Amino acid sequence: PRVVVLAGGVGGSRFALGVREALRRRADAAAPAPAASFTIIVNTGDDLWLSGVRLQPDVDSLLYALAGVNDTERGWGRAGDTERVNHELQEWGAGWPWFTLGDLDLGTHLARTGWLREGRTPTQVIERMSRRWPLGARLLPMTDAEVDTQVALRDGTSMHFQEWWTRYRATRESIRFDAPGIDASRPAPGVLEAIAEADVVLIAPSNPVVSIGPILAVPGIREALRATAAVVVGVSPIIGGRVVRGMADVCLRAIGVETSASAVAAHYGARSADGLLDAWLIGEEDAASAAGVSALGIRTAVVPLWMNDVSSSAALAEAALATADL
Ligand code: GDP
Ligand code: FO1
Ligand code: CA
Repeated sequence: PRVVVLAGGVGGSRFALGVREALRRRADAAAPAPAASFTIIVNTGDDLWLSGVRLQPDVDSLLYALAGVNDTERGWGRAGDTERVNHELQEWGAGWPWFTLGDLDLGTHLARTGWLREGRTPTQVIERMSRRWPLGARLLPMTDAEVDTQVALRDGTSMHFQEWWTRYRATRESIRFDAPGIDASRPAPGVLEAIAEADVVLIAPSNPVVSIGPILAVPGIREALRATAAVVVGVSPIIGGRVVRGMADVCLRAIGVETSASAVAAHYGARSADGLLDAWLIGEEDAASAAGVSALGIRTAVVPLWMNDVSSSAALAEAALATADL
């Protein structure tokens, strides 16, 4: 099957590893599924410029995770990285003292920045970086435009999403997430085609506000999801009424959405009612909310939602594909 996944960083990459494993199990050993049949559309809303280099945190999370070189403890950066350059940057007072750039990770940012400055697009840079490892998937940025998320605070000031998230740990009261320039942006080349030609589109259990939200805000993507013949299946990032990792609850509260599997489903909406979802996977802990989601016109399946290793992620991906009759 042709599979498209919309993804953010940590939840997105755990889920992507599961989808890749589920597709491998289906494929004939003699004829492995081509990477082109599995496309991941990645959030670039938390990208930033820092110390002269361009960072794409969610892209890198997926790249490193699919390559098997990611730091699984922290959830970002390279496994076994060192911080010599970062230490020197701090001595210079350059960059952000609360934001660590690992040495190996900096190699990625330098390569990316060099290629961008030579005139390549982010899509082309990601394509080139993807050739280094057999990823088993095609990574596409949601857009080639720079649409870095800004967080508007209650006190009238605003700051880059990364400062709000990593420096203040989402404790500064936010009222709005803006992505300047996004209304004039276009989907990256290949994005609309992948959605149109897919058999299934899976919305990863990523942060609905600052990971999936920016992808859906790129003009044309929401329309493509509503128009595709593919089945659109979402996976709840909320388990037992809680965000299991990170601070997505703060983001949900800021946009007035309750931290529950059913409220996030209602936020995405039913395809039959101006929304996106044909089906929604909810955890066993949230089984009681299935009826309410069904009443919105969204099919539900109650499955284990925890992604603790590749096998549990693959089981979740299997359930998502099965929901689309694949
Ligand atoms: P980020 O870009 O690194 O913040 O990562 P994502 O946006 O891709 O995913 C973050 C979200 O993943 C969190 O808000 C959690 O709700 C969700 N998440 C993390 N681990 C799990 C898991 O094991 N199962 C499910 N269903 N969701 C998870
Ligand atoms: N997150 C942190 O909490 N602290 C860091 O110092 C940090 C550095 C960092 C460097 C490169 C990168 O790609 C990601 C990094 N992250 C760091 C994670 C990341 O900024 C956020 O968790 C995500 O962007 C939120 O989705
Ligand atoms: Ca992210």
